[in-house]
Amino acid sequence: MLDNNFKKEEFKKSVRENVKMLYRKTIEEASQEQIFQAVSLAVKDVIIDNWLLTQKQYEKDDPKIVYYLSMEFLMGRALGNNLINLCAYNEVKEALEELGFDLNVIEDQEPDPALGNGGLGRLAACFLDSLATLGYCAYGCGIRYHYGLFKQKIENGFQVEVPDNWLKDGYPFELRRPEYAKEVKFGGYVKVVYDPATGRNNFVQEGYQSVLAIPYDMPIVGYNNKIVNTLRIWDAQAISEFQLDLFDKGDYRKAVEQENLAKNICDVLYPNDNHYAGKELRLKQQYFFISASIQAAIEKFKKSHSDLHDLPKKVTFQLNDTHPTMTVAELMRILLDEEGMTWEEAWEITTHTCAYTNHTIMAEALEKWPIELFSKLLPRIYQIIEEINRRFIQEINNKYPGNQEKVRKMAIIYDGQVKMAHLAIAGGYSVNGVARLHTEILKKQELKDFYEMYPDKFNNKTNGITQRRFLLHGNPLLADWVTDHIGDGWVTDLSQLSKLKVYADDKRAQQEFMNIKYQNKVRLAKYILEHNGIEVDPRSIFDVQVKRLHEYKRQLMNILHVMYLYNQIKEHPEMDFYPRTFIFGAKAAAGYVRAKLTIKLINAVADVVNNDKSINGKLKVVFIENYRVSNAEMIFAAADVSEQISTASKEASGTGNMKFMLNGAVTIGTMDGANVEIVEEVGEENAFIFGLSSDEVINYENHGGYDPMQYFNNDPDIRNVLMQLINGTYSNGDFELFRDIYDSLLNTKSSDRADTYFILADFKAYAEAQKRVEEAYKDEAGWAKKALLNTACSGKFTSDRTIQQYVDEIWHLDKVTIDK
Ligand code: H2P
Repeated sequence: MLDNNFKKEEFKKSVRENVKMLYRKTIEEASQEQIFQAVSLAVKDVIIDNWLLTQKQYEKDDPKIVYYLSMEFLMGRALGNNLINLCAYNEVKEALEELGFDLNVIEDQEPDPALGNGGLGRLAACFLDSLATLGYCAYGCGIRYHYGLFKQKIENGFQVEVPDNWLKDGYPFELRRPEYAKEVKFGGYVKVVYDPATGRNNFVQEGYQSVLAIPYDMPIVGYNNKIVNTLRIWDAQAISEFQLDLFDKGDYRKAVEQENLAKNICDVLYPNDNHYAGKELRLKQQYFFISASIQAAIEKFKKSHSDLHDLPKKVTFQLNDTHPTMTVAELMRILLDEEGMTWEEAWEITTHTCAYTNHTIMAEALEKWPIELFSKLLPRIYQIIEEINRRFIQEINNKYPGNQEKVRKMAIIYDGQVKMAHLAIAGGYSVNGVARLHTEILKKQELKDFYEMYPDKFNNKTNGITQRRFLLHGNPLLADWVTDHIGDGWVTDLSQLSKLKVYADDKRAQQEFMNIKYQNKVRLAKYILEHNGIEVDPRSIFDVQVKRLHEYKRQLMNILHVMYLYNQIKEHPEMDFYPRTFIFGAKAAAGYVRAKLTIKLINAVADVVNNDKSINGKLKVVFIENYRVSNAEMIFAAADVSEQISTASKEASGTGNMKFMLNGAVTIGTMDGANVEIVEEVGEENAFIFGLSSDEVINYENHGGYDPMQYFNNDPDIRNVLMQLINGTYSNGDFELFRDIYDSLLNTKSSDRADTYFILADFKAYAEAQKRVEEAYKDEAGWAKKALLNTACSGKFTSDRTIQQYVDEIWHLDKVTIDK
């Protein structure tokens, strides 16, 4: 086994001690949850030693730091992952067995910290793993939401949201650090005070309310390198708890107000994915964690450096989408108001320290804040943005004299709104998209004017995922098989997977590979039986779509196709049909009515299809409740077919597509996001590509959409399926239940464009591609080869590669190793 700090006997002793100290119990008396806490503390003990070592090394080497600022970190459970990265998983498993416990069961006791919605937050988590593993000094900065993304229950086929109180029993992997608390100010007004000594105006915020931001640090363990980085999430606390003298002075009202402000800020993660809701509390959350993070970063910098002009050499603030864009203004505020710099100096530093990642072109995701709300809540920050805007417009005018159209399209403040993406682009030195196609669309369409003005700022960083969690931990059978064939170098260098290509035609390798897939399907089937009460056949094709529920991701097209297949089987019972299990998992934003109705539709179809004895179990539909990081690992491992069927141009990258590929699932998908690059790596013959291209979709959109009615009128299969939405087939005779979905496709009522996501336009091509999937699956050797090649060609999609590109082209960090 690899070098690590675990001595089995010592570890067992420490678990016993912890149970005693924490619960005054012997391990025989303790519950599984208590054992989880005790084991986690024992693991944390080892981590903390490395954490200290890392800190010392960073102090010594003084490397450049990236602060990855993100409203979301979808970390998933830490225990298993930490053990994997400490190379102690097997030892601890054995130690626990000797104590009479099963590590898997202990891992299951951990709440799944869901401080994120979907791909964006999970990407941030993968990035932290890669940064630590590659030996780069990085801090994740975010919010310690008391309630993460809701837990999903399915009741009568409908999604019900249940609060996720993940901190209820205490979270063993966090460390509260009140000594680094920061004050964050809201509201009030700005007073201008002339200082005769410097001849400058000073801007002083007065009459404000403030809260205290308290950091909680979580260790981010690098793989087998002793490096432990930090995810710092901020919680809010009333300042008055610290300043009881406010009460003495009789300012009771202010104290109570501050108390309330603090109470709400970190309560809950906004459950919207790719959608912006302009809520004041959200704006507060943004400024709260940004102000605290930037203050802390500057304070840290000043401890070991004398000249703030060197900040860009030592620090990058990476803005994960527009949510942390306040960074630009907050940094300006500190440099101007607290450090006394001139505007030009401060701007020079800021625009060489901030960098922005765009994750979506969905219009409804664009953050724009009404200036009234903004200026009232953050008066000084607003003032600074006004000045940034004034100068920016001047720059536009200089470059394009008299072109008011440019100003209208590019201004940061326009039409009563503050446009966060524009601020992020103007205030930073880099703008990147998350897959090649996405970056091209940004340059040619969405951000065309900005690209023309600053071509050098734009670059692409195709997303990636960490193989440590999504293969080594999630799919131990396949991980071992890979290691047996090519050694374990892939764990930190995924490009080595290409060495598996030589086994693509090897009968024995194919069999072993598919046998592992089968065992993983058995594991998932067991989970489905336990959690859904549905029996599925692991010999059927496992066809899986798991991701957030959103119209552009087109879960609807998938279930309409299932309805179509069901009709086919019913009409032609003699038809040759390879049994198929369609598996869905998805949370819908609580207020997203149509998405929630789609969940109901999936469950309604499942009810009818799964209970129809006449089809002999040829078709099964499963909706896995509460899809999240922990069950995702098991789902990816068990998939034969990976559904990546978004409307071309809409999915910026996707990362689930990469997790499936790594685990040997074959993609059925559109030429969208990173699918394009997946197909490039694995070859078109090892994927099933269909549908409109992004150019075609964009072209339709620029010319007023298309007419889905022609498909409805001319294609009886499509018409049949759509009519079943309103004739009660899946709703016990209720004609109205699914009418909104029907209307959305044909626009019989609403004023919106019909079928905005081109489902009917792509439907037949999708059905035809699915037919090809079935044919291909029947050819056992052919399929095994495809599956194996998907794993073998997935090397590019590691977040280690993505991070190295960020380092080489944007961050320019120094590599650190721990002195032995
Ligand atoms: C988003 C995009 C994905 C992308 C991910 C990470 C916002 O994720 O839509 O295409 O892969 O960011 O860059 P999601 O929809 O899953 O929340």
